[in-house]
Amino acid sequence: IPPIPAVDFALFGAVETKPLARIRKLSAAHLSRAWLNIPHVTQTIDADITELEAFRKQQSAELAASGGPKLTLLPILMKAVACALKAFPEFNASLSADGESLVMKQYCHIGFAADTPNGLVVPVVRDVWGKGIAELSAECAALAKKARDGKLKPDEMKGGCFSISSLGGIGGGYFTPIVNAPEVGILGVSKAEIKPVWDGKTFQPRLLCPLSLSYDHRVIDGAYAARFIVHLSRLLADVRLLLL
Ligand code: CAO
Repeated sequence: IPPIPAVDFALFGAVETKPLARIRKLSAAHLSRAWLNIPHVTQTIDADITELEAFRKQQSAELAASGGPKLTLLPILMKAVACALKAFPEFNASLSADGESLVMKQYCHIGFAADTPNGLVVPVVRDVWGKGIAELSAECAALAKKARDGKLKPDEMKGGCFSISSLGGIGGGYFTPIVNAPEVGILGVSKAEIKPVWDGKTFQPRLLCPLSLSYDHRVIDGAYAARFIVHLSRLLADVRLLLL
């Protein structure tokens, strides 16, 4: 790859040079490797989370009334993603190092991107299939705090099968997350907003959450990815389906 030529920026005005934090240097190398090795495609959808958000707020208020922690969207998304990974196991797989076979994982560990003062880290929640929302919520909160405090252990960032990158608390629309190799898929979550949705007779105000699914096109076909994101969107629209 032709390198970007060095530029003496001081020729054009005053500059200050700040050394990069260690985490930023590590993630820069990792992201470049993933970006250069994986043919990425990003598929988007608007998930209707109107009922889910009403349920989350009600549960969160009940938890708060009994002195518990607040229930955020992330653990619910994680549970729905785990359920979709079970139905679409090629998203819960990795290419073997020689590129000759697909390693299908019989476990489901899901990472989530956490923004920290020193850069991006991806703590991994283990065995999401076997955990309920309350347990996932407590683990996500504990791992996010450890990430912010710079106390994550290397083992807590390993072994992920799939990642979630949520920018929903910040804002902005769809984006194109970079697949966290050797995983083959990553879900970007953006800020949900109320929008008019035609129900066949009239427009209804619905809370729509933009989702962006990037995948490794060497492993995942476009039709499979579209089915995965439609399935995930249905799970989020009616979380009772998670029970099936
Ligand atoms: N739509 C609308 N609002 C949302 C939302 C969504 N999809 N997701 C979260 N929110 C709201 C929450 O309701 C909450 O609002 P209140 O404070 O009024 O309750 C607020 O945003 C904060 O959300 P949260 O506490 O639930 O945090 P989170 O679960 O969204 O995020 C974490 C946790 C660790 C993912 C986040 O702190 C973070 O680091 N995000 C950045 C990740 C990132 O950098 N990704 C890019 C990686 S590629 O460079």
